[in-house]
Parts: sequence; C-alpha cells; structure tokens
Amino acid sequence: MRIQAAVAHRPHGEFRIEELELAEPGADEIHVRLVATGVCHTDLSVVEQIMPIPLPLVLGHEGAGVVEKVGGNVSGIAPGDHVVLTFNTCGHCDACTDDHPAYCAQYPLLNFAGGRPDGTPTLHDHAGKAIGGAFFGQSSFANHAITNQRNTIRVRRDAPLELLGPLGCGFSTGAGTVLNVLKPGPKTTIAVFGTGAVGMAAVMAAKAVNAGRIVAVDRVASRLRLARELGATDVIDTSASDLADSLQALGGVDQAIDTSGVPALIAAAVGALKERGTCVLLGASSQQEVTLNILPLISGRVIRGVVNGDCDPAVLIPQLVDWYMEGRFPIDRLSAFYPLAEINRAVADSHSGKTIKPILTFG
Ligand code: CXF
Ligand code: ZN
Repeated sequence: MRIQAAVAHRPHGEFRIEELELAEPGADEIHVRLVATGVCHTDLSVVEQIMPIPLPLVLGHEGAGVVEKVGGNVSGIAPGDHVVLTFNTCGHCDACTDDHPAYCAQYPLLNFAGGRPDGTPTLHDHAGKAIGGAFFGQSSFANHAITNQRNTIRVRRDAPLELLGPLGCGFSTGAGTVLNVLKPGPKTTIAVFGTGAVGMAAVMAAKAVNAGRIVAVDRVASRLRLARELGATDVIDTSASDLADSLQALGGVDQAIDTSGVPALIAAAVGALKERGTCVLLGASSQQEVTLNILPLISGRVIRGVVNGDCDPAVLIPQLVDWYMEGRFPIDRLSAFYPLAEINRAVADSHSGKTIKPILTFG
C-alpha cells in the first residue's frame, strides 16, 4: 500500500517526506497503522552515520499504533489492538531463551539490516527502487509499518496511545536499567549522568522503587529543576560547580548510570563509585575511548554496559504503562508532539535540548 514516510537520504541531511510503497505483511508479520512515534538519539546517530547503516532509510523505532492486519503465523495479537513497537529479537538464541532478549544473537540482522532477515525489502519508492526499512523491525517514521510478533507489544486501551511509543526504547532503557539491573534500595545512592529521556526515566524509576538518594547530573539548570520534580533528591549542575568535588561531597555513590557517552563524565562517574559500586554505560558519543585508573576498580567496582534496559519488553512496557496511568511514571512531562511533516523541527529541538522527547504524530 501507499504510505507516507520520512526518508533519510544523505548523511547529516534533513528528512524528506515521501510517498512509498509498503509490502504486504508476511506470515510472521503484522501491519500496524502508526498513531505516533518517538524520536530517539539512535535515529539521529544513523543520520550522522555514527551508526553506519546504509541510506536511504526510513528510521523510527519508538512506534505506537493500531494493528490493521496480522499474518497467518501470528498469535495473541489481533486487528484493532493498541500496540507499542520495540526492538526485534529471534526468541530462540541463548540470550532470548535466558530471558535477556536485549542481547539477542540476531539483534543486528533483525534491527539494522535495512530489510527483512531474508534480505527482501519492505519499502519501495515510486520508481520501484528498494528503500531501507525494517529499522528495529518497524521503520516507524511512517504512517504504516510492518512489524513482527516479538517487537509488537499489546497495551491497555485506556492509555493515551500517542504518548506510549518511547516506552519501546528510551524510557524502557532508563527504567529497565534501574529495575532489572541496578535494583537500588532505600540505602542506595544512585547518580544519573545526563537528564535526557533515558536519564529522566532512570530518575523516575529510581523514585518509584524508593531508592535512598537520587542524584541527577547535567549542565542545564531547567532540566535539573524538572529532574527534582520527577524524583531527584540532589542535583549537580556541572556548568556551575565542580563535578568531582560535588560527588565527593555526597560521600560517593553506590550506583551510577551514564547516558551521555562523554568520556570525562564516565571517568567522573567511575571515580565517584564506592567500593563494590557499579557504573552502567548506556550512551555513546563520537568519542569512544576513556582512560581509567585500574587500582580503584580492583576494590570490587564494576563497569558494565546495558542494552534496552536488559528488559523483556512484553513485561516492562505494560508495567510502565500501568505506572504512567497511576501517576508513578509521568512521561507526559518529558514529551512534545510534532506532526510528521515537522520532523526536521523535532530533530532540531532534540539536538538543541529544547525538547527532551519529541513525538511525531500522524494525523
Ligand atoms: C540501541 C542503541 C545502540 C545499540 C542497540 C540499542 N538502543 C536504542 O536506541
Ligand atoms: Zn532508541
């Protein structure tokens, strides 16, 4: 069918809204009509070719919509269901059967191959040329998408669907890291470096599980004010105070989450860890090397990475929807809506920091 999509054609370039042809869903696939889609920094890092996936490509991996059609092998999902789209996984490898699907052995093939795993494209332009699609098994910068059983998560119908897409990536990454990996308790001091969508979700989740002390670190005062409202007990404004001194004044931290990927912040996060403390790396930037002092690490400190909050999306996404409905995970405070046609303004507002989580809507 004819669809409208935002196509990334050139590195560093703007998105262009175009009419494309979407394939019929196969036996294992689902056709979803998108209501809204979040914009994540990972989409933008493909445009910048920090993640070098070939262009032209339809990005988008935080979709929310309504199921239109399901293939013959799909079960548990039916036309009319409200769904949130997330990363795609195989369901058969050791990681998937071990309940850690974010480390699926087929992750690159199922999320970044630019088409179906068998190599067939899901998108063509009007001249019949294949356009990259199936990004995170969805390519949801479009009003319709082909998705898969395992990355299409049914959600309750009384929740505002247009707000829920980012639960498929950014918000579940921050929340899952807290809930599934770090599990802070009432005596834990947890510091979150960077108060974008992922960091704010981590702050909200830490508050939801009553972490003892929640420290938000950023260089933007307005973000830190919001972080306080969402649950931070302490804030460090790196534009106004020395980071290492401020962390020292807190007596160090048990847990740190870096969402920035900035080597100097990561070094400070690791440097602030108490013995047996853990620092989780979630973000990447263009600088990918960091220098660390080995000796303090030997005293039981841990540095590790986490993908997608190490979550089972079928469990975490409905749980976060419930928390939103109960007022415990107020993602509406972080989100701003843009019609698809204004995607380039949404991207500019994300880059400038004006909007924490832009959400594209399909009228
Ligand atoms: C991604 C980031 C790059 C590695 C896979 C998961 N998360 C989504 O934005
Ligand atoms: Zn993402």
